[in-house]
Amino acid sequence: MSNFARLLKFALIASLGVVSARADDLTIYTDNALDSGWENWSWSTDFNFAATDIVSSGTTSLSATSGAWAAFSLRLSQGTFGGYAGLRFDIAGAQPEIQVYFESTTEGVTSPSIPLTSISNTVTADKFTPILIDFKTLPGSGTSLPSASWDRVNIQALGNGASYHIDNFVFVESIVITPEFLSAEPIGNNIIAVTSKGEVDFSTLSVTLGGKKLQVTGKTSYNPIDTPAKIITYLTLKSNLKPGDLVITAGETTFSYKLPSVSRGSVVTSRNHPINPHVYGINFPTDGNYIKNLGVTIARWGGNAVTAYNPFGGFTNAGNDWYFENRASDSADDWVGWVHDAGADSLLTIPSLDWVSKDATSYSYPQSIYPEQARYDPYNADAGNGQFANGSWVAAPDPSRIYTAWNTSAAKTWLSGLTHKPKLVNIDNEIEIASSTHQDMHPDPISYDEELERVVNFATAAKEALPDVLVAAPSSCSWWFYWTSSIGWDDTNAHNGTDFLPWFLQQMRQHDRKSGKRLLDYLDIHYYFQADTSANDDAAKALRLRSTRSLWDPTYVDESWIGQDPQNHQPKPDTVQLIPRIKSLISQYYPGTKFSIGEWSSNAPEDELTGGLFAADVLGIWGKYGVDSATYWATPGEQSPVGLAYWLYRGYGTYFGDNSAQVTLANPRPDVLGLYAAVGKAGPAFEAATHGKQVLSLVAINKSGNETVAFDLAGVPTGKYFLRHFGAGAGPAKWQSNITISSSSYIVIPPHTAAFLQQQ
Ligand SMILES: *[C@@H]1O[C@H](CO)[C@@H](O)[C@H](O)[C@H]1NC(C)=O
Ligand SMILES: *[C@@H]1O[C@H](CO)[C@@H](O)[C@H](O)[C@H]1NC(C)=O
Ligand SMILES: *[C@@H]1O[C@H](CO)[C@@H](O)[C@H](O)[C@H]1NC(C)=O
Ligand SMILES: *[C@@H]1O[C@H](CO)[C@@H](O)[C@H](O)[C@H]1NC(C)=O
Ligand SMILES: *[C@@H]1O[C@H](CO)[C@@H](O)[C@H](O)[C@H]1NC(C)=O
Ligand SMILES: *[C@@H]1O[C@H](CO)[C@@H](O)[C@H](O)[C@H]1NC(C)=O
Ligand SMILES: CC(=O)N[C@H]1CO[C@H](CO)[C@@H](O)[C@@H]1O
Repeated sequence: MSNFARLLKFALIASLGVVSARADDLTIYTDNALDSGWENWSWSTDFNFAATDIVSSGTTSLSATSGAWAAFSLRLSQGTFGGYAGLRFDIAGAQPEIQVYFESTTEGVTSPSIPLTSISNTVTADKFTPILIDFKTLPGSGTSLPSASWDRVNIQALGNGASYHIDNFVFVESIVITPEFLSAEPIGNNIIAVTSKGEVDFSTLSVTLGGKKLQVTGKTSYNPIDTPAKIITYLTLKSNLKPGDLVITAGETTFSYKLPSVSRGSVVTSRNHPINPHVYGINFPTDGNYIKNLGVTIARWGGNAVTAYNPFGGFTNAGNDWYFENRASDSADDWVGWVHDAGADSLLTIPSLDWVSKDATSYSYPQSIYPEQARYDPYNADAGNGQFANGSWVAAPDPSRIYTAWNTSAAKTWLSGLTHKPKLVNIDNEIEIASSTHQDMHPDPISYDEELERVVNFATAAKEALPDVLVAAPSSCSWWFYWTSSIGWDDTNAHNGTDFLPWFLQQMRQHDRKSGKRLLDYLDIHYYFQADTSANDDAAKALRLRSTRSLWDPTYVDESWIGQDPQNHQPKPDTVQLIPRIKSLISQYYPGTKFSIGEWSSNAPEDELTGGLFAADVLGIWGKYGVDSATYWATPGEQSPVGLAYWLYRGYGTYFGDNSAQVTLANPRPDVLGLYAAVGKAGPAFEAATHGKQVLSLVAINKSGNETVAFDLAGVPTGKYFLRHFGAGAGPAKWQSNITISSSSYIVIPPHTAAFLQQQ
């Protein structure tokens, strides 16, 4: 909305013809050539700097045609542009598939990529569309450009290449913010949360409920650090909210809500069970501050590339994710060290195939050896994807050209020599699909027997080297491979028709009984829900939010191929009911084994709000249904909606309680409301304020995009609460305040919002 308003403003200026740069602006291109001070660092891009077929102002525009992932790239020869207010340009083209990002060539830092689609979806070839990137509110995330010595700007084509014209390319010295009320939402008993930008006039704001004006008795404002272009103001109403039509008029804008009749329920804090702290995990947190800010409890070193991690040289191989290229890797030992220093536990993956990367530069399928491949790395034209145009694999390479041998003694040498010892280890990552992800070194499909043998051998080596370490395996990638192998159902049939996970549990139990020592501590799997939400329209968003039911609900028939053709030998195979199902397999086949989910994801675009609401729901579900460890794949941006879900439960030392408490609703509607309660200490941030007492925390997620929720929860004490929320009108940012709940009988959560309430 804010960008739209600004674009409107620029469109207006453009139509008046007032487009010349101000004296304090830093121009990049006006006519015929780059302005002085700019170096051309482009790649695979054809230019005309004096195009006259379409011009926004002056006599020429610039036209550019980039190949796949190629970029129009410019570097400032002296100085930086981070001190400017933003980047502005006019663009013409048939909605070119491009993204803009900034770099500091001196610090080696890159900004988040800003796809054109996050600014405009209506760019056309017949006229120029003005684009503004405000460094205080980057399009998409709404966050500010981090500070760095930015000196390079890139307009990069996506995979299909791009053609466009640009004119009036300028870093602007200031951006005048038009005052605007962005949102006003009811929350809690008696709060209206208002977001605004610019110097808005609150005397124009009034609130009515059922036609009657409500008096505002308190007002606190603050400017969240991550989204400085927005201001949030909490207005306290004299009387409590209740069912009826709520209308908030602010300036020219009206915000309306239908406050519903109440949903009744209760919280019984005495009925509770511990939440394993390891459910708030993340794969590859960026650094120690990230761990502390989001309250991350366990960090996983995982993914396809670590299968080829060579700890002795510090190399890895990207496998099928990126042209089977070797590259340099951080040291796992150092990584465990800083993860522990930041206060999180670690889950380290141990390679368990026969090879690891031998250097930082080799790759498996050079064009010089395999001339007929379907695709080559756009950044390295010699590195191919290993496949013919028809999708068949070329002959597998001699692994010793790219890799060096790996075995359990190498693993033992590595693990015994670690300075920083991991708390948990994974025995490799999704190796049941190695014949695809690591086709170059393991072209044959991995069978039940081979997978078991590798887990047993490398887990044994791990426990010999690190006697206290806990083993999590087999890290199967998805639902399909919980039940069979890459060989397929013939392999299942050859194993008494037993689906893979139950067979694996039985075999591990047998093995451990014989040896008298537990090798398998956690059954570890990855879970990516299978419903297709890629359209990301309203229907897909609602489906994404419903799909969390696949984690627990025995009545939820999966809305994907699983619901139609589940292909396994398990009871009720069309319902995933992941947690109860896996826990029941564990209790049947290897009791005492813990349950870990090494990878899970919202499958949503990084900036998508419903991805964060999904994650908030899932974090509640892990605690409520008793998962032992879970690590999100991959690293959510700290300010992204998924990052905010972690912040909601754990941010900045305020922790959701460590015991899940019973919540009952008279009429539960899991498609529209996720509700989680916990009791425990408040976490270090409020430990003193709450005198170390056991307090109640609630998380409520209203999954509806257009209806407000109100609940009446018996058992919720009245008094002071700390409130945190993200979503809907307020958008993905860190909003928080102290409020008073004077009655538990009508607590409101606005649409598409996740809210955290903690008793003070
Ligand atoms: C900028 O660099 C690209 C890539 O090297 C090249 O194709 C292009 O001609 C250069 N443009 C100018 C104006 O020098
Ligand atoms: C795919 O193409 C390659 C090279 O042209 C050929 O050798 C191979 O037989 C083809 N595979 C199939 C399944 O058609
Ligand atoms: C294990 O690999 C190392 C090289 O990393 C090799 O020296 C050693 O002989 C191998 N051991 C076995 C038992 O194959
Ligand atoms: C084979 O499976 C059946 C049930 O499907 C089970 O009763 C039997 O014990 C299994 N046999 C072995 C050797 O695991
Ligand atoms: C609310 O959104 C849902 C899902 O998009 C839609 O089916 C419903 O019609 C909407 N209701 C209203 C009142 O707009
Ligand atoms: C809420 O109250 C606590 C003390 O209980 C205080 O430290 C904190 O700054 C307050 N937060 C806000 C957003 O007002
Ligand atoms: C508990 C509750 O009231 N939840 C609400 C969340 O939003 C939906 C919108 O569909 C309401 O219908 C629910 O009542």
